[in-house]
Amino acid sequence: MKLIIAIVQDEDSSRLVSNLMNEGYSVTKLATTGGFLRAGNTTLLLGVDEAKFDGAMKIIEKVCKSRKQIAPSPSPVAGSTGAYVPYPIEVMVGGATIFVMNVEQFIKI
Ligand code: 2BA
Repeated sequence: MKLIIAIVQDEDSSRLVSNLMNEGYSVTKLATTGGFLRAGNTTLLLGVDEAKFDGAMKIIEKVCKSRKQIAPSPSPVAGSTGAYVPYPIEVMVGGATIFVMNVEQFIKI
């Protein structure tokens, strides 16, 4: 068994969970926050048998889109007044950031 930890954008999360559930995957959805943008994102936990791993990855790839987001720079620069002001930067976020781990044991009590 594998554990897929998928960090996705909130905009994709509802459709992704529906698609996964419709195909028989069990999913846990966590409300999370990205450290860089300090904005909400969604982390999904999926425990999947090896045989169903590729299917899950295909669904994530199909549903999750990359998007541009504008964010204040994490390192403010000095403006013309000499005051330190944040400036906006554009970052490309997602489709999905995925960690895959081998599951040693899967226990339900
Ligand atoms: P955030 O940390 O809010 O990052 C949002 C986007 O900002 C990132 O998109 C990336 O395009 C950009 N970014 C992040 N750190 C940066 C930096 N130090 N300098 C310049 N740009 C930076 P994604 O790479 O698609 O990541 C989306 C979200 O996935 C992240 O949200 C974070 O919550 C998670 N994530 C990404 N890589 C991770 C990792 N190695 N470990 C844990 N979580 C990760």
